[in-house]
Amino acid sequence: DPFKNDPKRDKKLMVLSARPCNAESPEEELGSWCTPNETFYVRNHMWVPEMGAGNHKLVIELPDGEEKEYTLEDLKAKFQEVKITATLQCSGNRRKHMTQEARSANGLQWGVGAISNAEWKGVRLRDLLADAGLNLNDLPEDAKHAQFMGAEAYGASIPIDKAVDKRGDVLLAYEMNGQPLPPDHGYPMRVLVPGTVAARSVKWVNRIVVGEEESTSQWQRRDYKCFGPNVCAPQAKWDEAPAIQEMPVQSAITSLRDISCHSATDRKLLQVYGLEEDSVAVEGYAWSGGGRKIVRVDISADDGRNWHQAELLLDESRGSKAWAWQRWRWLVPRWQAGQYFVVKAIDEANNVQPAEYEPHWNFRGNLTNSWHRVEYRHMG
Ligand code: MTE
Ligand code: MO
Repeated sequence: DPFKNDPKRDKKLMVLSARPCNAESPEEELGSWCTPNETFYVRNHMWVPEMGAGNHKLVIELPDGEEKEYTLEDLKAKFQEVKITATLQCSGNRRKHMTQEARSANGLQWGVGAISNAEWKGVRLRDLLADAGLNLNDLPEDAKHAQFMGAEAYGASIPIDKAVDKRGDVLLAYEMNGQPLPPDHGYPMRVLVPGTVAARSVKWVNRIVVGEEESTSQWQRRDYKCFGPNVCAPQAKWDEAPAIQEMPVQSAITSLRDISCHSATDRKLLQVYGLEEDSVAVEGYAWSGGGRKIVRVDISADDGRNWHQAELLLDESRGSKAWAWQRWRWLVPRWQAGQYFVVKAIDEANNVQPAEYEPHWNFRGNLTNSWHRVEYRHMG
Protein backbone atom coordinates (compact mmCIF):
# COMPACT_ATOMS: atom_id res chain seq x y z
CA ASP A 1 0.00 0.00 0.00
CA PRO A 2 1.83 3.14 -1.17
CA PHE A 3 -0.40 5.28 1.06
CA LYS A 4 0.72 3.58 4.26
CA ASN A 5 2.76 6.64 5.30
CA ASP A 6 -0.09 9.10 4.82
CA PRO A 7 -0.67 10.92 8.12
CA LYS A 8 -3.89 11.25 10.11
CA ARG A 9 -5.53 14.50 9.10
CA ASP A 10 -7.63 17.13 10.83
CA LYS A 11 -11.36 16.46 10.46
CA LYS A 12 -11.95 20.12 9.65
CA LEU A 13 -10.18 19.75 6.27
CA MET A 14 -12.68 19.41 3.40
CA VAL A 15 -11.62 16.29 1.57
CA LEU A 16 -12.07 16.31 -2.23
CA SER A 17 -10.19 13.06 -2.74
CA ALA A 18 -8.74 10.71 -0.12
CA ARG A 19 -6.06 8.82 -2.10
CA PRO A 20 -4.18 10.84 -3.07
CA CYS A 21 -5.21 13.35 -0.44
CA ASN A 22 -6.64 16.58 -1.79
CA ALA A 23 -8.32 18.69 0.83
CA GLU A 24 -9.20 22.34 1.09
CA SER A 25 -9.07 24.64 4.07
CA PRO A 26 -12.58 25.30 5.37
CA GLU A 27 -13.73 28.91 5.22
CA GLU A 28 -13.56 29.33 9.03
CA GLU A 29 -9.85 28.52 8.90
CA LEU A 30 -9.11 31.04 6.14
CA GLY A 31 -9.91 33.98 8.43
CA SER A 32 -6.62 33.96 10.29
CA TRP A 33 -3.42 35.57 9.02
CA CYS A 34 -1.46 32.33 9.13
CA THR A 35 -3.45 29.18 8.41
CA PRO A 36 -2.88 26.56 11.13
CA ASN A 37 -0.65 23.72 9.88
CA GLU A 38 -3.42 21.18 10.61
CA THR A 39 -5.89 22.91 8.32
CA PHE A 40 -3.52 24.25 5.63
CA TYR A 41 -4.86 22.92 2.30
CA VAL A 42 -3.31 19.68 1.05
CA ARG A 43 -2.62 18.95 -2.62
CA ASN A 44 -0.92 15.60 -3.18
CA HIS A 45 -0.60 13.98 -6.60
CA MET A 46 0.48 10.72 -5.02
CA TRP A 47 1.19 9.33 -1.58
CA VAL A 48 3.23 10.86 1.21
CA PRO A 49 6.66 9.25 0.77
CA GLU A 50 8.53 7.66 3.65
CA MET A 51 11.11 10.20 4.79
CA GLY A 52 13.69 10.00 7.56
CA ALA A 53 15.07 13.40 8.48
CA GLY A 54 18.39 11.90 9.62
CA ASN A 55 19.25 10.14 6.39
CA HIS A 56 17.58 12.56 3.99
CA LYS A 57 19.96 13.99 1.40
CA LEU A 58 19.42 16.84 -1.01
CA VAL A 59 21.56 16.61 -4.14
CA ILE A 60 22.34 19.70 -6.23
CA GLU A 61 23.46 19.14 -9.81
CA LEU A 62 24.95 21.98 -11.86
CA PRO A 63 25.06 22.30 -15.67
CA ASP A 64 28.64 20.96 -15.80
CA GLY A 65 27.48 17.76 -14.09
CA GLU A 66 29.05 18.63 -10.72
CA GLU A 67 27.02 17.32 -7.78
CA LYS A 68 26.98 18.25 -4.13
CA GLU A 69 24.99 16.71 -1.28
CA TYR A 70 23.41 18.36 1.75
CA THR A 71 21.66 17.00 4.82
CA LEU A 72 19.09 19.00 6.74
CA GLU A 73 21.76 19.63 9.38
CA ASP A 74 24.12 20.97 6.69
CA LEU A 75 21.50 23.47 5.58
CA LYS A 76 20.92 24.71 9.11
CA ALA A 77 24.64 24.88 9.93
CA LYS A 78 26.05 26.38 6.73
CA PHE A 79 23.53 28.96 5.55
CA GLN A 80 21.74 32.00 6.86
CA GLU A 81 18.26 31.17 8.13
CA VAL A 82 15.46 33.21 6.59
CA LYS A 83 11.83 33.65 7.66
CA ILE A 84 9.18 34.80 5.21
CA THR A 85 5.40 34.88 5.17
CA ALA A 86 4.03 33.50 1.92
CA THR A 87 0.73 32.33 0.53
CA LEU A 88 0.53 29.15 -1.51
CA GLN A 89 -2.29 28.95 -4.03
CA CYS A 90 -3.08 25.99 -6.27
CA SER A 91 -3.74 26.89 -9.91
CA GLY A 92 -7.08 25.14 -9.48
CA ASN A 93 -8.27 27.34 -6.62
CA ARG A 94 -11.91 28.40 -7.31
CA ARG A 95 -12.23 25.98 -10.25
CA LYS A 96 -15.70 25.12 -8.93
CA HIS A 97 -16.81 28.69 -9.65
CA MET A 98 -15.56 28.37 -13.24
CA THR A 99 -17.60 25.18 -13.61
CA GLN A 100 -20.69 26.75 -12.05
CA GLU A 101 -20.60 30.14 -13.77
CA ALA A 102 -19.33 29.10 -17.21
CA ARG A 103 -18.88 25.47 -18.23
CA SER A 104 -17.58 22.30 -16.66
CA ALA A 105 -13.81 22.54 -16.15
CA ASN A 106 -11.77 19.41 -15.73
CA GLY A 107 -10.07 18.75 -12.37
CA LEU A 108 -10.68 18.84 -8.64
CA GLN A 109 -13.60 21.16 -7.95
CA TRP A 110 -11.93 23.46 -5.42
CA GLY A 111 -13.91 26.25 -3.78
CA VAL A 112 -12.15 29.22 -2.16
CA GLY A 113 -9.85 27.06 0.00
CA ALA A 114 -7.06 25.77 -2.27
CA ILE A 115 -4.99 28.58 -0.78
CA SER A 116 -3.36 29.10 2.63
CA ASN A 117 -0.78 31.35 4.26
CA ALA A 118 2.13 30.48 6.55
CA GLU A 119 5.38 31.73 7.98
CA TRP A 120 8.16 29.63 6.47
CA LYS A 121 11.69 29.18 7.75
CA GLY A 122 14.54 27.87 5.66
CA VAL A 123 17.59 28.83 3.67
CA ARG A 124 17.86 30.58 0.32
CA LEU A 125 18.16 28.41 -2.78
CA ARG A 126 20.60 30.96 -4.25
CA ASP A 127 22.96 30.47 -1.30
CA LEU A 128 22.92 26.71 -1.86
CA LEU A 129 23.51 27.04 -5.59
CA ALA A 130 26.44 29.38 -4.95
CA ASP A 131 27.89 26.96 -2.39
CA ALA A 132 27.49 24.10 -4.88
CA GLY A 133 29.62 26.11 -7.31
CA LEU A 134 27.22 28.08 -9.49
CA ASN A 135 28.64 31.50 -10.37
CA LEU A 136 25.73 33.82 -9.58
CA ASN A 137 27.53 36.90 -10.91
CA ASP A 138 28.07 35.37 -14.31
CA LEU A 139 25.61 32.56 -14.88
CA PRO A 140 26.68 29.96 -17.42
CA GLU A 141 24.72 30.04 -20.71
CA ASP A 142 23.20 26.65 -20.03
CA ALA A 143 21.80 27.61 -16.62
CA LYS A 144 18.23 28.39 -17.67
CA HIS A 145 15.97 26.50 -15.28
CA ALA A 146 16.08 25.05 -11.78
CA GLN A 147 14.37 21.66 -11.67
CA PHE A 148 13.07 20.18 -8.44
CA MET A 149 12.43 16.48 -7.82
CA GLY A 150 10.24 15.16 -5.01
CA ALA A 151 10.88 11.81 -3.31
CA GLU A 152 7.63 10.28 -4.61
CA ALA A 153 8.44 11.25 -8.27
CA TYR A 154 6.62 14.57 -8.56
CA GLY A 155 8.70 17.25 -10.26
CA ALA A 156 8.58 20.84 -11.53
CA SER A 157 10.89 23.70 -12.45
CA ILE A 158 11.20 27.49 -12.34
CA PRO A 159 13.21 29.91 -14.51
CA ILE A 160 16.75 30.49 -13.22
CA ASP A 161 16.13 34.24 -12.80
CA LYS A 162 13.56 33.55 -10.10
CA ALA A 163 15.74 30.85 -8.53
CA VAL A 164 18.72 33.17 -8.00
CA ASP A 165 16.93 36.52 -7.56
CA LYS A 166 18.18 38.19 -4.36
CA ARG A 167 14.69 39.49 -3.74
CA GLY A 168 12.97 36.34 -5.02
CA ASP A 169 13.09 34.61 -1.62
CA VAL A 170 13.05 31.06 -3.05
CA LEU A 171 13.69 28.84 -0.04
CA LEU A 172 14.47 25.31 0.96
CA ALA A 173 11.94 25.46 3.78
CA TYR A 174 12.03 23.13 6.80
CA GLU A 175 9.68 24.96 9.17
CA MET A 176 6.11 26.13 8.82
CA ASN A 177 4.52 28.38 11.46
CA GLY A 178 7.29 27.56 13.91
CA GLN A 179 6.98 23.79 13.57
CA PRO A 180 8.96 21.27 11.53
CA LEU A 181 7.17 20.78 8.19
CA PRO A 182 4.27 18.33 8.66
CA PRO A 183 4.48 15.15 6.51
CA ASP A 184 1.72 16.40 4.19
CA HIS A 185 3.61 19.63 3.48
CA GLY A 186 7.00 18.17 2.63
CA TYR A 187 8.84 16.94 5.74
CA PRO A 188 11.77 17.22 6.11
CA MET A 189 12.13 19.95 3.44
CA ARG A 190 10.33 21.50 0.50
CA VAL A 191 11.02 24.16 -2.06
CA LEU A 192 9.03 27.33 -1.42
CA VAL A 193 8.67 29.59 -4.47
CA PRO A 194 6.75 32.64 -3.23
CA GLY A 195 4.57 34.52 -5.71
CA THR A 196 4.54 31.55 -8.08
CA VAL A 197 1.87 28.89 -8.62
CA ALA A 198 2.15 26.39 -5.74
CA ALA A 199 2.75 23.51 -8.18
CA ARG A 200 6.40 24.64 -8.36
CA SER A 201 6.92 24.46 -4.58
CA VAL A 202 8.03 20.83 -4.64
CA LYS A 203 7.59 18.90 -1.39
CA TRP A 204 9.91 16.16 -0.08
CA VAL A 205 12.56 17.56 -2.43
CA ASN A 206 15.68 15.42 -2.79
CA ARG A 207 17.24 16.62 -6.03
CA ILE A 208 17.73 20.01 -7.69
CA VAL A 209 19.13 20.23 -11.20
CA VAL A 210 20.22 23.43 -12.89
CA GLY A 211 20.18 23.06 -16.66
CA GLU A 212 19.02 24.17 -20.09
CA GLU A 213 15.56 22.61 -19.99
CA GLU A 214 12.43 22.85 -17.96
CA SER A 215 11.53 19.83 -15.84
CA THR A 216 10.43 16.97 -18.12
CA SER A 217 7.72 15.94 -15.63
CA GLN A 218 4.15 15.77 -16.84
CA TRP A 219 3.24 18.46 -14.27
CA GLN A 220 5.55 20.89 -16.03
CA ARG A 221 4.81 19.83 -19.62
CA ARG A 222 1.27 18.37 -19.71
CA ASP A 223 -0.47 20.15 -16.89
CA TYR A 224 -0.56 23.59 -15.23
CA LYS A 225 -0.92 25.46 -18.50
CA CYS A 226 -3.72 27.66 -19.86
CA PHE A 227 -5.46 27.64 -23.24
CA GLY A 228 -8.08 29.79 -24.95
CA PRO A 229 -11.80 29.35 -24.24
CA ASN A 230 -12.20 27.66 -27.65
CA VAL A 231 -9.67 24.90 -26.92
CA CYS A 232 -10.65 21.51 -25.52
CA ALA A 233 -8.33 18.65 -24.59
CA PRO A 234 -7.89 17.18 -28.11
CA GLN A 235 -6.80 20.52 -29.63
CA ALA A 236 -4.45 21.55 -26.81
CA LYS A 237 -0.94 22.21 -28.11
CA TRP A 238 0.87 21.56 -24.85
CA ASP A 239 4.38 22.17 -26.17
CA GLU A 240 3.47 25.67 -27.38
CA ALA A 241 1.80 26.90 -24.19
CA PRO A 242 3.98 28.34 -21.40
CA ALA A 243 4.01 26.67 -18.00
CA ILE A 244 2.18 28.76 -15.41
CA GLN A 245 4.63 30.49 -13.07
CA GLU A 246 3.55 33.85 -11.55
CA MET A 247 -0.13 34.05 -10.75
CA PRO A 248 -2.74 36.74 -11.51
CA VAL A 249 -4.54 38.91 -8.96
CA GLN A 250 -7.12 37.05 -6.90
CA SER A 251 -9.64 37.68 -4.14
CA ALA A 252 -12.47 35.82 -2.46
CA ILE A 253 -15.10 36.18 0.22
CA THR A 254 -14.58 33.67 3.03
CA SER A 255 -17.14 34.91 5.55
CA LEU A 256 -20.50 36.66 5.25
CA ARG A 257 -22.44 37.02 8.49
CA ASP A 258 -25.10 39.05 10.23
CA ILE A 259 -23.93 41.38 12.99
CA SER A 260 -26.45 42.42 15.59
CA CYS A 261 -26.46 45.55 17.75
CA HIS A 262 -27.99 43.37 20.49
CA SER A 263 -24.81 41.33 20.85
CA ALA A 264 -22.01 42.78 22.99
CA THR A 265 -19.17 41.39 20.86
CA ASP A 266 -20.80 42.47 17.61
CA ARG A 267 -21.43 45.93 19.05
CA LYS A 268 -17.68 46.47 19.47
CA LEU A 269 -17.11 45.73 15.81
CA LEU A 270 -20.04 47.95 14.78
CA GLN A 271 -18.56 50.81 16.81
CA VAL A 272 -15.25 50.57 14.94
CA TYR A 273 -17.18 51.15 11.72
CA GLY A 274 -19.42 53.85 13.22
CA LEU A 275 -22.57 51.78 12.76
CA GLU A 276 -25.48 51.63 15.20
CA GLU A 277 -27.74 49.22 13.37
CA ASP A 278 -27.84 45.55 12.44
CA SER A 279 -25.28 44.97 9.71
CA VAL A 280 -23.57 42.40 7.56
CA ALA A 281 -19.85 41.71 8.04
CA VAL A 282 -17.96 40.39 5.05
CA GLU A 283 -14.36 39.16 5.13
CA GLY A 284 -11.90 37.49 2.83
CA TYR A 285 -8.48 37.41 1.25
CA ALA A 286 -6.80 39.10 -1.70
CA TRP A 287 -3.48 38.11 -3.20
CA SER A 288 -1.42 38.56 -6.32
CA GLY A 289 1.53 36.74 -7.86
CA GLY A 290 5.09 37.96 -8.29
CA GLY A 291 5.07 39.64 -4.88
CA ARG A 292 2.77 42.35 -6.20
CA LYS A 293 1.10 44.06 -3.27
CA ILE A 294 -2.67 44.43 -3.06
CA VAL A 295 -3.45 48.14 -3.12
CA ARG A 296 -7.27 48.08 -3.02
CA VAL A 297 -10.18 45.75 -2.47
CA ASP A 298 -13.52 46.80 -3.98
CA ILE A 299 -16.67 45.33 -2.51
CA SER A 300 -20.31 45.52 -3.53
CA ALA A 301 -23.43 44.53 -1.59
CA ASP A 302 -25.69 44.82 -4.65
CA ASP A 303 -24.19 42.56 -7.28
CA GLY A 304 -21.67 45.08 -8.59
CA ARG A 305 -23.88 48.15 -9.10
CA ASN A 306 -22.34 50.18 -6.26
CA TRP A 307 -18.82 49.72 -4.95
CA HIS A 308 -17.04 50.53 -1.69
CA GLN A 309 -13.53 49.95 -0.40
CA ALA A 310 -12.98 47.21 2.13
CA GLU A 311 -10.67 47.82 5.08
CA LEU A 312 -7.27 46.23 4.52
CA LEU A 313 -6.32 44.51 7.77
CA LEU A 314 -2.79 45.02 9.13
CA ASP A 315 -0.58 41.97 9.45
CA GLU A 316 3.12 41.33 9.98
CA SER A 317 4.31 40.46 6.51
CA ARG A 318 7.94 39.30 6.19
CA GLY A 319 10.07 38.92 3.08
CA SER A 320 11.52 40.95 0.21
CA LYS A 321 8.14 41.43 -1.46
CA ALA A 322 4.43 41.06 -0.71
CA TRP A 323 4.33 37.26 -0.83
CA ALA A 324 1.49 36.91 1.65
CA TRP A 325 -2.18 37.52 1.21
CA GLN A 326 -3.98 40.67 2.28
CA ARG A 327 -6.91 40.03 4.59
CA TRP A 328 -9.80 42.50 4.41
CA ARG A 329 -13.14 43.28 6.06
CA TRP A 330 -16.19 45.44 5.38
CA LEU A 331 -19.41 46.13 7.25
CA VAL A 332 -22.63 47.34 5.66
CA PRO A 333 -26.03 48.12 7.27
CA ARG A 334 -28.37 45.20 6.65
CA TRP A 335 -30.93 47.27 4.75
CA GLN A 336 -28.28 47.95 2.09
CA ALA A 337 -27.55 44.28 1.50
CA GLY A 338 -28.92 43.01 -1.77
CA GLN A 339 -28.94 39.46 -3.04
CA TYR A 340 -25.26 39.19 -3.96
CA PHE A 341 -22.00 40.41 -2.47
CA VAL A 342 -19.14 40.77 -4.96
CA VAL A 343 -15.41 41.33 -4.43
CA LYS A 344 -12.52 42.31 -6.72
CA ALA A 345 -8.96 43.29 -5.88
CA ILE A 346 -6.34 45.51 -7.55
CA ASP A 347 -2.59 44.92 -7.24
CA GLU A 348 0.26 47.42 -7.37
CA ALA A 349 0.65 46.96 -11.15
CA ASN A 350 -3.05 47.93 -11.44
CA ASN A 351 -3.97 44.44 -12.54
CA VAL A 352 -7.69 43.82 -12.10
CA GLN A 353 -9.82 40.69 -11.96
CA PRO A 354 -12.16 39.90 -14.85
CA ALA A 355 -15.90 40.32 -14.24
CA GLU A 356 -17.01 37.37 -16.33
CA TYR A 357 -16.13 33.69 -16.25
CA GLU A 358 -16.94 32.48 -19.75
CA PRO A 359 -14.26 34.51 -21.61
CA HIS A 360 -11.65 33.08 -19.23
CA TRP A 361 -12.85 29.51 -19.32
CA ASN A 362 -10.10 27.02 -20.08
CA PHE A 363 -10.69 23.32 -20.18
CA ARG A 364 -8.47 22.58 -17.18
CA GLY A 365 -10.06 25.37 -15.16
CA ASN A 366 -6.75 26.93 -14.17
CA LEU A 367 -6.31 30.46 -12.78
CA THR A 368 -9.96 31.14 -12.06
CA ASN A 369 -9.96 34.71 -10.76
CA SER A 370 -13.19 36.28 -11.99
CA TRP A 371 -15.15 38.39 -9.48
CA HIS A 372 -16.24 36.24 -6.57
CA ARG A 373 -19.99 36.53 -6.05
CA VAL A 374 -21.69 35.17 -2.94
CA GLU A 375 -25.41 35.02 -2.26
CA TYR A 376 -26.50 36.77 0.93
CA ARG A 377 -29.11 35.04 3.02
CA HIS A 378 -30.45 36.91 6.04
CA MET A 379 -30.19 34.62 9.05
CA GLY A 380 -33.38 36.07 10.64
N1 MTE B 1 5.31 18.36 -4.41
C1 MTE B 1 5.31 17.01 -4.44
N2 MTE B 1 6.46 16.35 -4.19
N3 MTE B 1 4.20 16.30 -4.76
C2 MTE B 1 2.99 16.95 -5.04
O1 MTE B 1 2.01 16.28 -5.32
N4 MTE B 1 1.85 19.11 -5.36
C3 MTE B 1 2.08 20.50 -5.79
C4 MTE B 1 3.04 21.21 -4.85
N5 MTE B 1 4.21 20.40 -4.60
C5 MTE B 1 2.99 18.38 -5.03
C6 MTE B 1 4.18 19.05 -4.66
C7 MTE B 1 0.86 21.28 -5.89
S1 MTE B 1 -0.03 21.15 -7.34
C8 MTE B 1 0.48 22.17 -4.93
S2 MTE B 1 -0.89 23.15 -5.12
C9 MTE B 1 1.29 22.32 -3.69
O2 MTE B 1 2.37 21.42 -3.63
C10 MTE B 1 0.42 22.12 -2.47
O3 MTE B 1 1.17 22.29 -1.30
P1 MTE B 1 0.53 21.91 0.10
O4 MTE B 1 -0.03 20.51 0.03
O5 MTE B 1 1.61 22.05 1.11
O6 MTE B 1 -0.59 22.90 0.34
MO1 MO C 1 -1.74 22.75 -7.27
